[in-house]
Amino acid sequence: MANTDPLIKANADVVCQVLKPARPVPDIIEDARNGLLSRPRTLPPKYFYDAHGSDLFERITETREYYPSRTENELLQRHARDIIASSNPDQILELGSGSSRKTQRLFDACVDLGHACNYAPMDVCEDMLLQASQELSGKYDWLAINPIVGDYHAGLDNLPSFTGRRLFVFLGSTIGNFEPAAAQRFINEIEKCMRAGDRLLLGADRVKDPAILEAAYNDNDGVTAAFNLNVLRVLNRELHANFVPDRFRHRAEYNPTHQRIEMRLVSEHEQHVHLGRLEADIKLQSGETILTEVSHKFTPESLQALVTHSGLTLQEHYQADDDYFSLILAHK
Ligand code: AVJ
Repeated sequence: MANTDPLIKANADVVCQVLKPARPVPDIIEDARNGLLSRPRTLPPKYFYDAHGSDLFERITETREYYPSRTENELLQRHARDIIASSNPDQILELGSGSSRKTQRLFDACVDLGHACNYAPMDVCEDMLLQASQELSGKYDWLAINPIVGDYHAGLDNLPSFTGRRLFVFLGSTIGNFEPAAAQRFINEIEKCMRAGDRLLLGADRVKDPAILEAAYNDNDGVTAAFNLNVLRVLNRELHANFVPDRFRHRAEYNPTHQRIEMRLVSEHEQHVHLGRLEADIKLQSGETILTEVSHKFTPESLQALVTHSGLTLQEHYQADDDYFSLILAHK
């Protein structure tokens, strides 16, 4: 978890800032108390992303079945110059930046257009931020990088102020992890941080054949299963718990009513788990589940509504040829 030192001099040229929460967010103890001690058992997906989990997610994006990342990357490849030319940003501020691999398409377009800007990647995983910043500063020596460690669930009010034009970037369809009402509140919150001339670039996975969706979350190599099970190791470490990952199996299925993928851990046996830091024990029945992630999928209509209800104007809707993924560019 991010340490408390405000300015972490990682190395000579990358300094991370810690974003002060604008509102209290439950920590892992509170989330576990609220989500694991009662049924149905749930856990927020942010706990997937310790260093190992972040690496596993990068591997998911390389699996044959998980099309969202490469489809979004192709869309960025195709439209990055238009996006940079029309938004003309002085800063690209990315929420949940992870490896920043796809964002490089925007920096490549900046090079093509001779457009300089700076980059503020924001992520909960400090290791990933530092690693990505190293990689970027090696590749784009003109790019000033100001990494921000923080959890956007804690609000964006304390984002460092910036006088120039900003392009807010939220990729990967991570917007799908929010319940619809929370997704709307989050876009509204970004809109509140935007000033006239600022833009928002939003990546969103589309509703499609459930077989294709389910395959993307049940890859044959079992990387998604490992990613899902890894959260039990995070709980063991952070909660002094004694989950045995081998006693659980991964399950991801599409819920057509909610147009979302639901990922769960299924208890293979009746078992007891001790949660040391909660001074509590839970008894799981055989077949009982823990919901670890929802990943909502969107339609052109639901994306239009998300943008319009936030007060933003949809400027461009870039769609993949197979309508598998959408990139939305919106302005204030
Ligand atoms: C990073 C949240 C966009 O929901 O598709 C990938 C995470 N979970 N495989 C998604 C994820 C399982 C991913 N997001």
